[in-house]
Amino acid sequence: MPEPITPESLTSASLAPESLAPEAISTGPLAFPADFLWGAATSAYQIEGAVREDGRTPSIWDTFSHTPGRTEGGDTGDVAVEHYHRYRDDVALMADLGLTSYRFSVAWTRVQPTGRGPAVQRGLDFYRRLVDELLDRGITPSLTLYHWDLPQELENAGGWPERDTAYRFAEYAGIVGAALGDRVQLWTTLNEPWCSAFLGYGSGVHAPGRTDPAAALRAAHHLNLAHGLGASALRAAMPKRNRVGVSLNSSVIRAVSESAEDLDAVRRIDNLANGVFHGPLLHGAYPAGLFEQTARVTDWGHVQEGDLRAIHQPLDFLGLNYYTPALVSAAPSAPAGPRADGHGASDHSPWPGAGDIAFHQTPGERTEMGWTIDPGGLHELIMRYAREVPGLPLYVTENGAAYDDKPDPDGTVHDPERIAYLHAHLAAVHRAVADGADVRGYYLWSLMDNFEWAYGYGKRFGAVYVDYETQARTPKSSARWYAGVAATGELGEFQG
Ligand code: IFM
Repeated sequence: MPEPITPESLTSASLAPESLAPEAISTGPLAFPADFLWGAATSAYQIEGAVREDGRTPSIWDTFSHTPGRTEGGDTGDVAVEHYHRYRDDVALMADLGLTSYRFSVAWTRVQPTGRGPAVQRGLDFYRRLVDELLDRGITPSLTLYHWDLPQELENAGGWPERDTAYRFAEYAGIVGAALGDRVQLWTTLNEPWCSAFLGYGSGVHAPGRTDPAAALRAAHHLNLAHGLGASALRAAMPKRNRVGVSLNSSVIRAVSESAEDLDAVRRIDNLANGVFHGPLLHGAYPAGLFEQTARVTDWGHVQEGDLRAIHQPLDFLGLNYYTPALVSAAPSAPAGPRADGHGASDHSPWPGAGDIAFHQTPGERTEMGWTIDPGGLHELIMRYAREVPGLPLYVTENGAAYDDKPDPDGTVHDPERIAYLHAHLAAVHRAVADGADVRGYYLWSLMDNFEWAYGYGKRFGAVYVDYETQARTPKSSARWYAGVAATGELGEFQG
């Protein structure tokens, strides 16, 4: 039986000294398990471009990015980094860097332009060609079915707040599973459903840009249902050896003080950030207190008999995406308006029913996103799940940093800050493995610079620099450094 989530387990984790002292992480030559996957991750809308080719139709992100004022500079994914046409060269680059796995997502509207009905063969063929190219080069494909690009037609029909969207997702999952299950073994249903639900329907900083807290909570439940139904559809369509999981952007939530009010704020935000997904997915139940704390927003009447059973499918692995922790306190008279929660500027909160909780900037150095660098949080997160679901293999499916990278006059791109970031976070992963966590791989976000959603092309997360004028790819010094780690399976002393 997994350990239940209790307020005590939460608060002791949130206040663990390790989380406050990232510098305590050791930096010797650290050997990772022999079969550890060294990967990089991307997603379809962020890199593919070719948005009108081979039968693809608009997703919510096409509509959103083309709506004035929604993205920095009006940037869109129309061209992105042309991966749809350059995928062979991109895979060659991955091979050159010695990556042993590549995590990518499928664009739903390339496969089902209206989000329902028969598949478009040309769309599936693109992913088959990509996967074959990876396999030819000995790179393990890790496929994500949904990384935020809902078919616009399904949004027109109500989107994730509508139950039918979960059934549509299951149909799509079955189609892709049947088409690629013979060659892809690692399958992820959803990427960061928190962002889809709470940034998409709560604060509105992500597509489809709605600002309705009740819709956000309905969306969260239907995303959970989509995961469960999708996992079942995948398993019915694919060989048994394949492994099915989900990637959550589970958050490390800390309190500014140990007062009962601040610890209660941690508990409530933890329910909304983590428990609303991992409760049903990992334990078959919503966490204690969630319904009460959101009672003014919804009566949860959209949760139907049998849903939790359908959602609670066996998982073969859990993907953890980690960037930075959150710091909260009780604030009975918190002013309305943008919060320091790192999720973009909006007057609407992505945290339903939590208007009396304040978010604070966590202390320490930050990346270009304004996100505090805290590798101790990654260790903390991994250990939380290692304890909560013992025996469940874990992958770090995203971790990385944006910096204002610029080529030197000779064309090389040096990004020592990213090397330091990756080094510290890989050391944290190693420490978790040494502490008994079953971490099977690490995916750097991102393989190459790309469309960073509402921030457009202004934020560069890539290990590979992309010149957006010419589409030339140049591995940054961090890419070469990461290649060295992947080649040896060892993390050396940090050479700052
Ligand atoms: O670029 C995103 C990605 O699509 C999902 N996880 C966080 C990344 C950085 O913001």
